[in-house]
Amino acid sequence: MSATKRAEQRIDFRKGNEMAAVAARHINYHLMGYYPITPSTEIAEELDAMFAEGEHSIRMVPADGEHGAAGICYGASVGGGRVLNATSAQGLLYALEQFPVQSGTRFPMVLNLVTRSVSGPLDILGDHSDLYYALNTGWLILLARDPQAVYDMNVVAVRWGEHPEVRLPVIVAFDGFFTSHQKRKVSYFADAQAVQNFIGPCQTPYHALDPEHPITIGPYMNDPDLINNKYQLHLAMQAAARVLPDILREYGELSGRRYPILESYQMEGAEAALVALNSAAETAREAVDQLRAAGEPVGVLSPNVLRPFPASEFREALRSTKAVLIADRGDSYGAGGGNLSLEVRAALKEDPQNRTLCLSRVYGLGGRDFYVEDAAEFLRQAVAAARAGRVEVPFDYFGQNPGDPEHKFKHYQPPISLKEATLDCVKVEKDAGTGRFNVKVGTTRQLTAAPQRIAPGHGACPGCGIFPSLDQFLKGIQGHIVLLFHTGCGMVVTTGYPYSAHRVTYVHNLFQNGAATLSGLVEMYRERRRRGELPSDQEITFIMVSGDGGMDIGMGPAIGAALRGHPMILLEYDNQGYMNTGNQLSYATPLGAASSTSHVGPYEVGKGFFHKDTAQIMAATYCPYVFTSGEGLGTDLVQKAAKAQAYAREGGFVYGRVLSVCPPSWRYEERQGTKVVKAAADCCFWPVYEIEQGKTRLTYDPEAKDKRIPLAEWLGMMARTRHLTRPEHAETLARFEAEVERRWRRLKAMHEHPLL
Ligand SMILES: Cc1ncc(C[n+]2csc(CCOP(=O)(O)OP(=O)(O)O)c2C)c(N)n1
Ligand code: SF4
Ligand SMILES: [Mg+2]
Repeated sequence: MSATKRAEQRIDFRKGNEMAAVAARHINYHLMGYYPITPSTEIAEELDAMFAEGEHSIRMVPADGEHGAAGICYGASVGGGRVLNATSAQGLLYALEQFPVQSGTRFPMVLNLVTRSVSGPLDILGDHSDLYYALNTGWLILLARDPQAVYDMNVVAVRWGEHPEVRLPVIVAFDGFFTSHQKRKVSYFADAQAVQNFIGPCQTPYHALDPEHPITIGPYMNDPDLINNKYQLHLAMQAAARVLPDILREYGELSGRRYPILESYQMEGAEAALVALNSAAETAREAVDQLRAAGEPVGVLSPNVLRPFPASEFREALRSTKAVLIADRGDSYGAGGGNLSLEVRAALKEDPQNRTLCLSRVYGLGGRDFYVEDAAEFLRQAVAAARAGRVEVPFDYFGQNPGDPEHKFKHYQPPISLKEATLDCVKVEKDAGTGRFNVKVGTTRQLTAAPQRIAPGHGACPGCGIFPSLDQFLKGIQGHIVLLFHTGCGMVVTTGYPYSAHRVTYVHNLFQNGAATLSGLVEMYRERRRRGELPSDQEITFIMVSGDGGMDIGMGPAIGAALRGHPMILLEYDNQGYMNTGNQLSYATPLGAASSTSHVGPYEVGKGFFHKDTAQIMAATYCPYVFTSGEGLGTDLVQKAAKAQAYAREGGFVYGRVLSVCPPSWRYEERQGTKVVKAAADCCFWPVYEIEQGKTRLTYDPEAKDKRIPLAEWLGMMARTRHLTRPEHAETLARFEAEVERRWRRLKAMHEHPLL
């Protein structure tokens, strides 16, 4: 085989996520389907920013959740082009069900897995608990220990996965924050053509976009065929192991950067060794140097490939090592070691001559740092076992704190009594004629008597609209409540363990499934009351709080809860973006608005599609009460809250949506918040109305009050949309105005019609 000529390199200083994006730009995938989740989000953000500047032509498709993203990617890959995705932690788990579909039908694509601890509890920092869930999906897995390897492995992944004997999707896994967010000196090809030449044209022996050659993708397949399908997948894994060394060698010649299947450091003559993945293995090298300087014969091993598992390489590398400590950044609970430990131990067992003693340790969970001293301690434990010829503690955790069993948790604030939580000034009565509710609430001053169910002192940004809105809403709710929060700013800033700003019972579930969770709790409440296990005279109102993002990814469960008619209130605070993760677009974000995944540049004008009308979607479930409102619109929100509770008490499902400002992402002066909400209502972007038992009623009509303003006036108040008022974006503005007008006229017609 002839040697490949070295291609010119450019030196830079970049983070892992940036390197994934640079590689994607050089590969120029046909499409990226994605959904934001820390710490992988920056990859899509970077690529979107590059797209806006015309640096690549990858079609960027924002999904409604990771399951959707995986589906978009699968659909795109059956279309025969190159496809990219990036995710972490819960995102991987939420998409997981799609992964065997992709590998089982043998459509290659690349997924960057920026590793992070799997929830719960929710932790955004890095470990390998997510990666370990991917081991049985039939995807190839490359590991990238530093930003340089992130770039290189992304390029190698395309060529490997598309190899005609392989045809499998590939995960490139690197450590969240440690690698994704740390800048390092890196090199990459100066000319993207070098990457194009290396990966070659996209190889698609069959695809769904060739009507002259129709194919059936994913037939219904039972015994006796399925085992054959899986056997072929197994053969593809074997082929992948066979072809990878050549691909890596060729890549090494082209780039000057060489990657063995199993990376070994100072393993010559090593009596004791440490096995670890990715960034921890880099840290361990320093510990090896220290111990070697002190005369200890130690070394470190770390694979660059996890699937197929390099078992023979481990057997070879550890043939004469007396003891090895295998460190796992994730546990396989109850198995006596994490997956890496189990697989290394199994690999050694296949060599009857092998006498290496194995120690398994779980370390670094939830982003816990792994220092050189920690690696040195692991190596010393392996040395001690090697010297003693036996292992005292085969499996243990490292770095945990057993806690103080005597510690008593206390309430920082007293619980709110029923009496305190019941205001005389809120009155709800059923209208005997219409069957609808009439509400009377007291003055703003009288309403201040309501206890604050969410205590001040949480960590929201100054001027954040979430808490004033929630506070106003909860003033209209009487008696005991249980709150369920979706993941989002409202949740993150109120519950940083071990503190909580919630004075009433609070439950969190991830934002794809809160409505179902609260449904379950509501049913349990009913059933336990029916069985006499809970007092029949004690009443609880169940309220779920979600951001607009939670109503993208969690839309299905929300509709499900509404269709089942569970007595609960779903309150959405719509701040028009995924703010907690850094202002990515949500489906509620206005057309043309700038966000970190909808940039404004010569090739992109912010978000490319219209804002979602979630209230109308929920109204189509025919639940008894739907409303919209906003903070600072008098007592509108308090009145609607009281009505919402009346319906929930009657056994109905309620959905409410409140416009909630976010100064840092909408980019206006904090103190202008109420004006911005008011302007959104006055320009009819945010119609304020209710749908009670199917009848729509505008509760604020800016036209009737002669307060209507042009849409551009509201858009001009915020830097995220101000560009739409410039002449070059007149066409986008005109489309936006027409859509707002259409929706407003339709609502007005419904308001005026006796039946609608
Ligand atoms: C399955 C899954 N995907 C993604 C995330 C990351 N994530 C957490 S909160 C959030 C955005 C929430 O947006 P929204 O509901 O609008 O609330 P906000 O942050 O704006 O308050 C995202 C993308 C996650 N935790 N789990
Ligand atoms: S980012 Fe926006 S929504 Fe989140 S706490 Fe700050 S102001 Fe509130
Ligand atoms: Mg939001």
